[in-house]
Amino acid sequence: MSLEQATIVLRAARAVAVLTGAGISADSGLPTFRGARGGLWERFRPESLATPEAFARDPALVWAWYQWRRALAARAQPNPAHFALVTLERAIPAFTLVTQNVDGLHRRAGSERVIALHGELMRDRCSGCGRESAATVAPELADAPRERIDPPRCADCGAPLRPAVVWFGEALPDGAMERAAEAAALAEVLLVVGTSQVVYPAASLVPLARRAGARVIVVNPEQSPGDVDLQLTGRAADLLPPLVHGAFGA
Ligand code: BJW
Ligand code: ZN
Repeated sequence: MSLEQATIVLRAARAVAVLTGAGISADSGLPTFRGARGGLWERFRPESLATPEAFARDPALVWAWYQWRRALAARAQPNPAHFALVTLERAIPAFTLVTQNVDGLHRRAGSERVIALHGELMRDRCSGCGRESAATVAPELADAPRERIDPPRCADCGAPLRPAVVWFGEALPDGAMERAAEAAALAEVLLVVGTSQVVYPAASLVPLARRAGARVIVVNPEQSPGDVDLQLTGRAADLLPPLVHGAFGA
């Protein structure tokens, strides 16, 4: 499928939903979940750190991993793919951006209609009483990560703080999946950017949209797992700007 054909499909759409994953932030220098990461954290599988069981077993290990990722995310800047989705939001009457990413780069780029299915990296939540607060970032950890850092404790109840993200086996934020499913069902086009589509329930949005009649356009350097209408093979930062600007000018 050519970029030109995808541009024509997108230009005709009045309702668009977008599903993004870690690949869209790879072009901002953030490691993906299932790709190579390098350095200290190379030895750990993210799937085995992003669980309530891992935090219960070894809170200092899990906390140190998140403090490293917070430092990387704080230093990262939104890239042309994030900005192209801001342009798309402004051009489409019915638009919803559903992201699995916790890095906050969509909002920092200027996207407004964002559903963050897996929570927010830059917030803490008390593992005891649930109270939320802004996270503290230690920027030096981006260059000099540490393998263990004890999580701070809640001022109210004394339990350790955890990042306000969704780990395996945990429920998504209240109403988030329902709103995402509604947007996918109403969409004429679903744009799927930089996700391996292996994590549920987020991945179910793709067949859901397709069954409801949406055209599915995938942007990924790797071949997509399921049925798609249009696969654009390459990096999001290279492909999304020409796709969106080709469809809507500017
Ligand atoms: C580029 C690129 C470039 C690279 N440009 N692209 C049904 C079937 C089977 C299992 C389940 C099921 N339903 C539920 C489950 C269990 C589980 C699950 O899905 N397991 C599977 C792994 C088998 N799901 C859950 O547990 C979910 N919760 C749940 O179901 O709760 C039920 C419940 C209900 C009520 C009460 C209680 C419970 C929760 C899932 C939470 C996922 N959390 C994480 C961590 C978030 C915090 C953090 O960031 O640390 O979310 S895991 C991780 O995976 C993270 C990501 O958002 C998510 C998706 O990964 P993503 O974004 O796709 O990244 P990658 O690395 O996999 O892919 C990157 C892609 O980019 C690749 O394709 C590259 O090719 C591409 N790429 N460079 C464009 N430049
Ligand atoms: Zn507390």
